[in-house]
Amino acid sequence: MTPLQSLSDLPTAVATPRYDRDAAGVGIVHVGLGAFMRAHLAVYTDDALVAEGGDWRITAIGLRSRDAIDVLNKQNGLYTLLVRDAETSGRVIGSIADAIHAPSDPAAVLAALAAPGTRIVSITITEKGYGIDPATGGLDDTVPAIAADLASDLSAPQSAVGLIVAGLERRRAHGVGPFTALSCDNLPENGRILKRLVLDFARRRDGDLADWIEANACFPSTMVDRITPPQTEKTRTDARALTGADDLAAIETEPFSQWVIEDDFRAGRPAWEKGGAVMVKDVHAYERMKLVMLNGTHSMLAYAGHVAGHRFVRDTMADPDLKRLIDRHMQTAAATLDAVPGIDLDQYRQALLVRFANPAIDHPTYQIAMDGTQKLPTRIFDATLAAMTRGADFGSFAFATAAWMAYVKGAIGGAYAIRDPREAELLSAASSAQLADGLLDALLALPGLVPTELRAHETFRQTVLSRLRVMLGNGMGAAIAKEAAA
Ligand code: CS2
Repeated sequence: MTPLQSLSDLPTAVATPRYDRDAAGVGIVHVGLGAFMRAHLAVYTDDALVAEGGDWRITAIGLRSRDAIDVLNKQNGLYTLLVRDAETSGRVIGSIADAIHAPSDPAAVLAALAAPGTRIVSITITEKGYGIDPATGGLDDTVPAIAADLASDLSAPQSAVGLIVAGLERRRAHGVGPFTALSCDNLPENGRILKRLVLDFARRRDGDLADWIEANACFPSTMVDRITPPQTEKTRTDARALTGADDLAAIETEPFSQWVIEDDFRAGRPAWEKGGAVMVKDVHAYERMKLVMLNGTHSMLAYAGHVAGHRFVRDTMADPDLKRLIDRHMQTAAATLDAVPGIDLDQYRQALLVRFANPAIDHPTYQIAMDGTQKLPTRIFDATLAAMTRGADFGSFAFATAAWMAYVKGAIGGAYAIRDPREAELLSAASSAQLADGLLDALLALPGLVPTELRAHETFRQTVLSRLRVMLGNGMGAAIAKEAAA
């Protein structure tokens, strides 16, 4: 079998990028070459290139593993995107020009960031990749990659924030204008967060640089959405059946895709709206909606589902009791939101339920369960405080919090890894607690995790505790059934 390397080898029935790939220069440097970026930003960019052309191809940067980098370079940046529903369809995406492994070739990364043609630096690095100090919202200089970058001359940045500052510093020195830095992660006001971290970092190096960035660079916020499970053997087999070529970079995703972008790009941007992106003035309402209704519900079902033995999201939707809780969680979350322009929250919820139940998507609950300490504050705790302010119900958020605690407890003894940057702290807190109230207090006491106001809220504590007691005493299945009957 031949590897996927060139478009001319593909059967004519396969949808391929209909533009002259070699003629389109690079305009975007993207940090974080995961499956999500390949199912989302690279696809919108492919559509924009088809519609309007332009020098907007992507140089992708990997900060850690080099596997995906080597594979994509061997394939000339080409890969297959499978869209799974009742039937699977597919297309080959051509918007990635090349990929660089930052630890192996930092000079090439800096050159790409400093190149005048680079007008956007986009990032998908997940919540933990930012280095946010949970206590202040500013830069956490104890995160190893951030600490290393702050102490270095930035000739080989390890963190995304360090890399952005290094790129901007070089551009300023060369008299080249700044690029737009575009966060595509699940954080509320992700652009504002990124700006704050970049300025914090820059200010510690050079006050003039920080002033220049503040005055000239832009950091639009975006809401990104597409459920993208990890690649499996079946992804590669189905991609091979479609294209007749071996594709080690193939990925699969759902039909739904959404991108709401704050239209603030001083150095230009691709015609992403041609791929369906929605350009708005203020993205915050969309971000909150997605975070609390989609991601928050995901986290709840991931902890409850994983502990109850449900492997995939669709399995949690096939459990009538859990499905009820999933629907209820979305309704509870919707009640914490202000109106979202152009969106009917009830229809949004119905559509989410259909997406979660998609029988063709193998989205592991254990994947979503990862990094709880990074995800719960924005998905669950903020929503709980918002519900309290409105005098609305927060039972489902308390259940989600308890389910996360039961997940942490369940990992003791090595049944599974928690997979969280604070895993060691979580395990040591949970190991010393025998009973539900000890576990609850130990986890609530972790610094910078649960907001002080929530920790001190006796009704919240009792509501979580009553759920946690059932989870630990009678099992997650019984807790789900009890909650559904309430
Ligand atoms: C999920 C998200 O893993 C998770 O935490 O909630 O990756 C989710 O699938 C995406 O945000 C969907 O757009």
